[in-house]
Amino acid sequence: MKTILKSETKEIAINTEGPVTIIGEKINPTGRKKLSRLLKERDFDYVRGLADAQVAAGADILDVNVGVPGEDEVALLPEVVKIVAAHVDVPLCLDSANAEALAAGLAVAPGKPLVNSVNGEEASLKAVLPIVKDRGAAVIGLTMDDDGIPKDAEKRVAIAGKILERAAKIGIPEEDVVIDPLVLTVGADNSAGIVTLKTVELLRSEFGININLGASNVSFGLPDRHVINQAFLALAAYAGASCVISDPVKLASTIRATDLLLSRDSSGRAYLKHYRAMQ
Ligand code: THG
Repeated sequence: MKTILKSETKEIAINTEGPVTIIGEKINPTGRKKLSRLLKERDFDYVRGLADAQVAAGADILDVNVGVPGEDEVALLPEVVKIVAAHVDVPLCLDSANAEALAAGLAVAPGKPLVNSVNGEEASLKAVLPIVKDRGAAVIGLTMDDDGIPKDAEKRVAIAGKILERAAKIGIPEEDVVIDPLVLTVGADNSAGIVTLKTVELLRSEFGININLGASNVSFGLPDRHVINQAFLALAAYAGASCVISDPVKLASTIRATDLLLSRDSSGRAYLKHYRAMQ
């Protein structure tokens, strides 16, 4: 199954049968003092640099999150979307829990963007799905609802089913819904990784849809995070994830190596191309 996204001039497909698609995560001020300060000052050169570095490292899509406490996301998200879209020609993933900010960002984003995200909460389904439909965008659906993130895989799959059903009801096709079974840190609960991997397998066999993971979440609070993220990415791809939100500067080569090992990269072309680009 293919989820087609577009920038101004380019089209990319998140593909259940293809190589893993990389959404660059670094335009996100959560826990990043410098980016928070510069966003507050409306100084966007640093954002342009983060966009360049991630695309050069192999990002297929860029996540844009401007959630700085105290700042007006409804004004700031479209402003940063315009800056990034004018600077790099890749599809954008608009990352906010605020439906009004998402709508404002969608109004200025080129092509066909990805909305990050809707979840199984009634308020989220009602607020986010109509704006996705109106814009003809695609959307990431998180497997959580009014009761939080379920501890077991079957309940997460049930929430995914509900999101797919509600999207279909208002005319969003299933290929435009990418389900994210949510990664929590193994630093807090050592079963967090395996529950997510099990959910990926079940989602893949029940729905055959594209699956995204915010892979770096798995290592929050632990030392040498990079090593944990690399190992998790390989396991997630094997379980059936077709898209990851991660840091391409640190993780793109692991992703290309994993595709090669899983026969998702015929004759190793993408692996070699990435290797040469990094020299
Ligand atoms: N699913 C979806 N969207 C998401 C997430 C998800 N968006 C946000 C998040 N999770 C994915 N993005 C990040 C961004 C940064 C980090 C982790 C996940 C991160 N940052 C370092 C820190 O906070 O310590 C700083 C990194 C740096 O300085 O380079 O770890 O799961 N749909």
